[in-house]
Amino acid sequence: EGVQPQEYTLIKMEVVKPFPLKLGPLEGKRVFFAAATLRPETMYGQTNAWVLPDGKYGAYEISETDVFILTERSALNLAYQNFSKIPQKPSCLVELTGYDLIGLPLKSPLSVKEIIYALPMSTILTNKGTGIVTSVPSDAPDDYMALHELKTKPDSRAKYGVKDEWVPSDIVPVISIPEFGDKAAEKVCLDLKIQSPNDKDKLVEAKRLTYLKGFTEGTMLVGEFVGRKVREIKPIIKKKLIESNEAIIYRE
Ligand code: A2H
Repeated sequence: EGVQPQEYTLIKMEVVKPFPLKLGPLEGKRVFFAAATLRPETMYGQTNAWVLPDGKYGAYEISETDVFILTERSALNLAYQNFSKIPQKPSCLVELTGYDLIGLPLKSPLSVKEIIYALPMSTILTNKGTGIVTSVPSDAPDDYMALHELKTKPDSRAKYGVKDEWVPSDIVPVISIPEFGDKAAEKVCLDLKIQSPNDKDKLVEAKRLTYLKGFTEGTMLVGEFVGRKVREIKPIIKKKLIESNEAIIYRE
């Protein structure tokens, strides 16, 4: 972990009812995947969520009504940031693994896609964020490569019982960047000849390029702020998501 605290936006991705047996104890609650992102302005382009198959997660009571699915580590941090039913004490209703979450249907704020699904990603870190990542393959190289792997390798789907209908067929463009077009992550991954989600060094470079150009030169292609500069509207979108209770701020 860095020396500087990192501030994330936690996007509340609501689990669509009816719940599977494993989530039975959560009946009557509003249940959300809490996904940590640095790019709230890209949320229009969400195509799925990512979970670590072998990762340990829990369903934690955040308030009287809301339950968040995330790692124990992030639940503890949240409990010290005033997000726990019992102050400073995480309250876990169900222990879960990533396997339990794969295939769950979700509704996520701003997403152009009405329903998106939880899919497996092997490169998720459990010591960062919440262990849940929302996937925006148009602008996130990690997301693009993980999706590319699932789409092109039937074995990678079979391994985790991923149904074809859970895998998004299209990428939703969100931001236009002069040098990279409207699917920056795809363009940069192709330019750098990135072969797999485990191509770590190249992915670091791809992320640096897209992040920098997206922020400084990007303009919005969808939503309320179409045509506006990313740099100008990023804080506005973040604020709106928080004011509408579709997201919260999380620091670690
Ligand atoms: B970002 P930083 Cl469009 N393990 O959100 C792996 N990756 C994680 C994670 C975890 N436990 N928790 C969060 N992340 C991802 C959007 C996005 C992101 C876009 C473009 C770039 C990008 C959609 N995915 O991140 O190490 C999340 O993906 C580029 C780094 O704290 C989060 O923001 O800098 C970002 O990594 C946080 O990474």
